[in-house]
Amino acid sequence: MCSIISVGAFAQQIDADSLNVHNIQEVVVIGGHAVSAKESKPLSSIDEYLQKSSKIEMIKRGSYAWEPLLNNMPTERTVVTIDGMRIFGACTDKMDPVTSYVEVSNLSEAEIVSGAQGSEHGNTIGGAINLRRKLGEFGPQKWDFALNSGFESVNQQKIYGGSAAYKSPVFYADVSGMSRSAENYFAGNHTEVPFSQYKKINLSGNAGLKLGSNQWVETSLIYDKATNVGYPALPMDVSLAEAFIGSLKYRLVPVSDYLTGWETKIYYNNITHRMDDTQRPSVPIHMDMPGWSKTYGYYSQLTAELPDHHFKFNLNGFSNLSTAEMTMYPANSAEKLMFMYTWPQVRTLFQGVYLEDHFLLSSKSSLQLSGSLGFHSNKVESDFGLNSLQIFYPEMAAQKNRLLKSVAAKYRFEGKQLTFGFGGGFSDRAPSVSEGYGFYLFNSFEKYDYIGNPHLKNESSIELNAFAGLKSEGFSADLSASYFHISDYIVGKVLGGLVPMTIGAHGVKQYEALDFATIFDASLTTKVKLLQFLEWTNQLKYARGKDFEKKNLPFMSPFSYRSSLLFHRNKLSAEVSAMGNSKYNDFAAEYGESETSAFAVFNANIGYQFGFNGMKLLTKIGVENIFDKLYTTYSDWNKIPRPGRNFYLNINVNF
Ligand SMILES: [Cu+2]
Repeated sequence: MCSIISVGAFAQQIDADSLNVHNIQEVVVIGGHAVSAKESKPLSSIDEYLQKSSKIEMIKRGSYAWEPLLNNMPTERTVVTIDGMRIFGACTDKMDPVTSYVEVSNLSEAEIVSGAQGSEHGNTIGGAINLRRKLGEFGPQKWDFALNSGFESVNQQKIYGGSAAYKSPVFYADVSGMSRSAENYFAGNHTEVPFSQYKKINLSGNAGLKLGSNQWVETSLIYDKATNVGYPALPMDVSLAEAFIGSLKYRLVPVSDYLTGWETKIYYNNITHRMDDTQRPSVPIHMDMPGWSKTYGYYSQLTAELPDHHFKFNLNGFSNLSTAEMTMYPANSAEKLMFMYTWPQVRTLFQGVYLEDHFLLSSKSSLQLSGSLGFHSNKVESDFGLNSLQIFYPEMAAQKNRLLKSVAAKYRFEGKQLTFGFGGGFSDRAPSVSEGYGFYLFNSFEKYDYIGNPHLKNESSIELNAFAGLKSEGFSADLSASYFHISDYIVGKVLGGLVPMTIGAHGVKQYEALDFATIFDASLTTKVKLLQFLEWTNQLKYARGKDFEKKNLPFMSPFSYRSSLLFHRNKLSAEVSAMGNSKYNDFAAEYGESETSAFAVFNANIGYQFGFNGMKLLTKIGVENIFDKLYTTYSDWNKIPRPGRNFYLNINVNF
């Protein structure tokens, strides 16, 4: 299947008529059924794949379920979907981003769209990540099987997986499963990081049935369950994070001469999240904090083609119910339990429409215009929760409606060697459930309890972006930059005179809006073919964020780099790589940040693909952080150290 490079340097599509991908800035190939021989660690987590993208950084609270930052913006400012489906985590502490509910065994790639252009599946400021499952296909009758296994020494991680796929001219089906279990990991200098263990299983199935020569239906299920997940950077762990994700899709192609495709999907997902502090040694007061998130939704997408015009029309909507509770058990069992809603059964309804036209100005240049309009409503369904929030906002109503808008334009020139383009956009977003309705949510990084603010205005962004690419025999370079001016930028501000609920917290913060903030980021990726079988890839990134008083914003990447030398000849591949950051000087003290030292780590791997009797066996052996460096980065929550030296072995068999 996909034996392509892992991160196609921003795929600023060279061929203008690859219609469905023209606004995608970057594609991270994950592999799906078969894995690529060039991949340095084929059985990496999805998070490890994503962090190689030039647009994505990861906030780490442990070794599991990292939070993706797109253009250095957290998940409130971005949209992450699985095959176009909206899914919302059920944790008030962001322990379960959408990306934590999928596995390498069922994904084929992640499509990354930067900025306002990413508003197809919902309004976004930073952009969108759509995780695409591997596509089933009809064809001559055939079975395919794969088995995967891996081991990592740094945390005794054991990985087992398998998949089976069947296709025929009128029917296809595939099932896959994967399990991972890991003990605590060791940072550099044999420093054990307690509470960093985890266990996870992921099962998925997919089946398609042809209804006619040009139409079919597909149903898809994912079940993911993580247990005993430690979060060393947080005061609590997770005893259960469970997701059920199901969908039914109908596709008709082509509809007529002009209408090239029509796809409609209905979906449902149910997330359960249970936080656990019973394993921690000294808990001043024991707490139970479960959360639930249920989403029903649909989308219907139509594509049309006229001479020089490619249209896309997408109607989509969802209904989400987010609930989170906290029960405190006082040490003296004669005292009463304390119960509250940290998310007071918040119902979010969204109905949106998205339109896009990509039209060719000449054989080499094109313009893409897109826009969306959405109706967004939040309603607090728990009276008890509403009464609690009304302590802070006496005049607050249960329901609040908003209108969300976005427009974007991008010009692109595609020559034989030179590609360049520039664009701009406007988009806004509604506050997240935590930002609008959270009740005493403890932020362990800043050490403040947070109160949501239902009166927040929409946060809105004006964005400018540009890119340039150069390509010739054996050499390519891609430069890309974005600038965001974000008005009514939502942050936490100290609310004086209030006693925090969490023991040890410094105080209470309330979500408020800054006048504005600006975020600039840039990346450069180069590839040089030194010899026919030797490729040198470099990636540089930088981001800078400031508020309206020129004070720093948190989680902005300092100068960071990755460099790798890949040897690939016939069935043998070998790679040495380095990655590092400069010193994090422009930290945001107001949000709990401090300086972080520069670091560099080195990795190496070697792989060989055996083939016999129609069977393919890929083995990969590697070592990460060769010199066992003890280090932490600007995006490690509470400065937990990263893993030290790690030997790994990955084995994949396809037959
Ligand atoms: Cu949690």
